[in-house]
Amino acid sequence: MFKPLYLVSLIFIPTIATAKAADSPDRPNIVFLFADDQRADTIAAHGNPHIQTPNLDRLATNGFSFRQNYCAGSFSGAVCVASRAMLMTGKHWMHLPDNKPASNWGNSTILPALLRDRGGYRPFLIGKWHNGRGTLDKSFANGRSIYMGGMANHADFQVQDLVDGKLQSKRNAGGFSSTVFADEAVRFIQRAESDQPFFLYVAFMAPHDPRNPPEAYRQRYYQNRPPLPKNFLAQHPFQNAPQATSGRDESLAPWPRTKAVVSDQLCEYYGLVTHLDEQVGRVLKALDQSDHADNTIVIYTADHGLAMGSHGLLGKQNIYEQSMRCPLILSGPGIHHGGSSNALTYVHDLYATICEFAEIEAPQGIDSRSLAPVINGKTENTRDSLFLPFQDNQRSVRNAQWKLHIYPKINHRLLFNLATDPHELTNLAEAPSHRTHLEQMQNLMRSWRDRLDDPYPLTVADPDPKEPRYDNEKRVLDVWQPMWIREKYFDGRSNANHGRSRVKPKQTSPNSGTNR
Ligand SMILES: [Ca+2]
Repeated sequence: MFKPLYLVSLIFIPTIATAKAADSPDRPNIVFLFADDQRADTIAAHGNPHIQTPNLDRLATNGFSFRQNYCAGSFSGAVCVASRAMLMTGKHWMHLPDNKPASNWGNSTILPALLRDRGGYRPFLIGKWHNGRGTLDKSFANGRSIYMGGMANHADFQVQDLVDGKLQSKRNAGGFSSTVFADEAVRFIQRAESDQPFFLYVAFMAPHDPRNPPEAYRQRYYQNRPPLPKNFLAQHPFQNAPQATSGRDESLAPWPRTKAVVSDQLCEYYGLVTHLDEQVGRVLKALDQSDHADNTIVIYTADHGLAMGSHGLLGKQNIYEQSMRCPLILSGPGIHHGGSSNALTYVHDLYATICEFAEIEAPQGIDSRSLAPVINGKTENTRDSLFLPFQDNQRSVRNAQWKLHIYPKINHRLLFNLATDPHELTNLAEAPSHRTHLEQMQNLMRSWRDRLDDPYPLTVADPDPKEPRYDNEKRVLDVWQPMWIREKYFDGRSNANHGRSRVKPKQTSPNSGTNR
């Protein structure tokens, strides 16, 4: 399926990789800057006047932005894990092994190893690795300040270094996560030799919760508040996924969500983004001042988005735009400044894109499509549609205008006209005047399901209750939330118990267990 595209793309490699011969050892360096849980609408240059991201704005001005970029759903509530597995293998999660796809990637060719073995690259890992030790061993031999988990208190956590394949003992990170990782990236860039191309993978942990940016960064937004999302709701109107009423992400604020609480959490989230932006700026400055400036491609993206009050949700365990869409900007030699595209893309398309930058043939059988032809203006789209499946309980398909949601466990469906309703507010699925659109999108979903061998049904004979049951007593408090967040959003609870809900109401809290 992808071979014709690859053959075509070979023709214009020279414009993207500064006209090097195919066997040239002088391949471009790649700096991959990976945000965690960043919504697509949190970059000022992409149309949000309420957030401060001057460094990402500059990257967008000097680079090429993909404005319709998505995570392809998830096999797990830990969407971070699925997204990273897809990026590293170039495969849709439905094409990864059934048995523990989080950390078992079968015989997949893993991107850093491919760059090393076929391109002579030096892969180097900094930051979050959320896919287990086995995949790490197959991906990187060296790295610094690696976090072998999904999340942590940004201001108090431990990291490990990776030296010639050996993971060293844990040590205190010694600073705020984004700063620590940027420090390492700056150090790597300053010390990197020019005789070997590098693949520097920097996986930040912001703006994933805990939403505890350094104090000044949240104060900045408390004092100048961004508006709530246009699709803010106090509660999601139906049980879209098990995690909607019992998951860790959704437990970060009581039900129903008040405008005041969502506004505060949005300020804290924006603070994390702005702080991350400054750290990204430090990395880009170090690159500009290095010998590598003219031969390095910078990629900035995130693993997926986050609800942050949209549709009554806070997390990423849903298939709405805010949770599956995320930013994507590329910059470097041959990438024209200020370019922008509405092509439908996946995060895992970066696998094939990086292969093309590195002049390495991508493996057969992957689900990743190079974005270089779009960047080069050779085509407007590499895909006509996207499929966003989440576990066995949510399915979505979108094309340029329409988006269909199916909720198999409750036999429910939504149809949105994204051209006029980008915030997914008006369900047209039951409108007779849109029956043709509904059928077209159902056919499109069917073709995607066939292509990916989707094993799960779209309807069930005995559906679960559609009505969600919100119970504030069952909110999950994880061990990483700092005390001020526990006091502010968890009634001061200190019995952190990652993965389990509170057993007993706190006596001193008159509001606990009630809707407020
Ligand atoms: Ca994430």
